Order: sequence, then C-alpha cells, then structure tokens
Amino acid sequence: METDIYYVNFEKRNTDIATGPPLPSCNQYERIDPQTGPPLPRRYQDEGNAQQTRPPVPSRSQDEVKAQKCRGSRCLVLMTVCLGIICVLLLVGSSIAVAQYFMVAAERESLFKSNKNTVEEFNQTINRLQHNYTELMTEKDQLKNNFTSLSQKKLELESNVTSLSDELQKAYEKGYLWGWFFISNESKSWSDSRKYCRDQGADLVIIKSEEKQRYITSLVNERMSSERVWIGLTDIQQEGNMKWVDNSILNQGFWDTGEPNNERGNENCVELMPSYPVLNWNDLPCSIERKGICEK
Ligand SMILES: [Ca+2]
Ligand SMILES: [Ca+2]
Repeated sequence: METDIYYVNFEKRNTDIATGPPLPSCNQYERIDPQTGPPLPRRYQDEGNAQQTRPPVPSRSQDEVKAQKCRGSRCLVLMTVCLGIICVLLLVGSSIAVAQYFMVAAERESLFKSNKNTVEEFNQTINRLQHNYTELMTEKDQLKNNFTSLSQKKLELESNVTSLSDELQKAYEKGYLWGWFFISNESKSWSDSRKYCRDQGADLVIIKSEEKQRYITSLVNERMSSERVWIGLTDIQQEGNMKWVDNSILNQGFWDTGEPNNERGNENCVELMPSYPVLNWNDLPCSIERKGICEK
C-alpha cells in the first residue's frame, strides 16, 4: 500500500471537530495515514462513533504544497546557518592565519637580527684572531732573529772562553797566576801539614817568582795575622839540596838574612815569615808545628 504523508496540528485537533483540523504551521506537522486521515481525538474514540463524526481529511495537494514550502524554508534556514558557520570558521581561520603570519614574520625578523649579530661577532672574532696571528708571527720573527743573534753571541763567547783559557794557561805557565790557595786550620809538623794539603787534593805551595812570593806574603798577613806557615820546600832528602814538593830544584830563594843555616844540623824544612816583606824564608826542624799554606 502506498503511504502518503500528512501533517496535523495536535494543539487544534482536540478543539475544532466540526470544521476538521486547521492547516498546520510549518513546524507542527506529523506523519499520518492517507486512508484514515489524522488520528481522532481520544473523546471520539471513547464514545464509539468515530466513523460518524470523523473530521474531514484535509486536501492532499494543499498540504503537500505547504509541506514543500516548509521544507524549502527549513532548508533555506539551514543553509543560511551553515553558510554563517562557514563564514565564521573562515573568518576565525583567516584571523589565526594572519596572526600566525605576523608571529612567524616577527620570529623571522628576530632570528635575522640574531644571526646578523652572530655574524658580526664572528667577523670581529676572526679579525681579532687575524690580528693576534699577525702579532704572533711578528714576535716569532723577532724571536727567531734574537735566537740567531744569541747563537752568534754564544759562538763568540765560546771562542772568547777558549781564547781566555789559553791565555790563562799561558799566564799560569809563566807564573802570573798561582791557582787556588788555602791555609790549614791546625798547626802540625811539615809532613802532617803536607798530608793535610794532599788530602784536600792540593800540596804545600811552590814559589818560583817574586810576584808570587809577594802575593803569598800578603795573603798570609791578611788571613793569619803574620803567623808563620810551612811552604813546600825541603832538603830532607839531601842536606843543602833544597827541592820543591814536585821534585823541582830551587832556582831562586827568598831567604831571610843568614838563612838557611841548618842550625844544629837539624833544620831541613822551610817556613815563610810574613812579618818580613819579601826575604822571609827560614829553615827549621821539620817537627816544629806550623800551619801550612796549600796550593791547589
Ligand atoms: Ca837542612
Ligand atoms: Ca834556620
């Protein structure tokens, strides 16, 4: 069975029985059976005469037109609302997009400035490093020149040291220099004093020139208050044949007046008496205790 759709006004159908239900408004329609029309009000159904007093079914074509108009109006309203919502969404989306654009632009500007500052700092650092590198290279060249100059001076000094060593050796051989001298701390016999010097890697002093004689005399006067000291001269091996401790013979002596006299035949070792300026040697017994002057 074909089913048609009708709409009825529920608010009116219970009150207007004689004339039938009025045409409904657009929002007051419901689905009804086209064969029986809209349902009867409850009071007609209860009295059992629903068939005799049933209100007439409204005109089918008029309702359809009305329903179509209502549907069109509803659709129009719905479309309008949808369009409005779409417009609002578009407006909101556009606003968000614009805001994001400005945010991105501001961020990009900030990044650009930051990068620009970073590049400037980097360039300044490069320039500073290049300046430092140039200065270091200059200092390196100066140091290199100084090193070359110092190397030349070192060679010159080494040459001078060699020359001075040769001159010192020659001067020593000529008797102008007499090495290192020191005086023993205790008074001992000539043999024990010599042993003391030899234990220190030295020996009793040998004097073969007047300059050295004057120098030793002056040294003993300064250090020992003119105390008499042993020197490295003796005739203990053969009386009258004075020899130095290196077994060299005596060529020039600086004897005090009347010396050596070998008094009592027992004076075989020689002392220096600094209270006399140059001629101050004397022979005396080797067992007498004196401090010795050592030469290294
Ligand atoms: Ca003697
Ligand atoms: Ca004597």
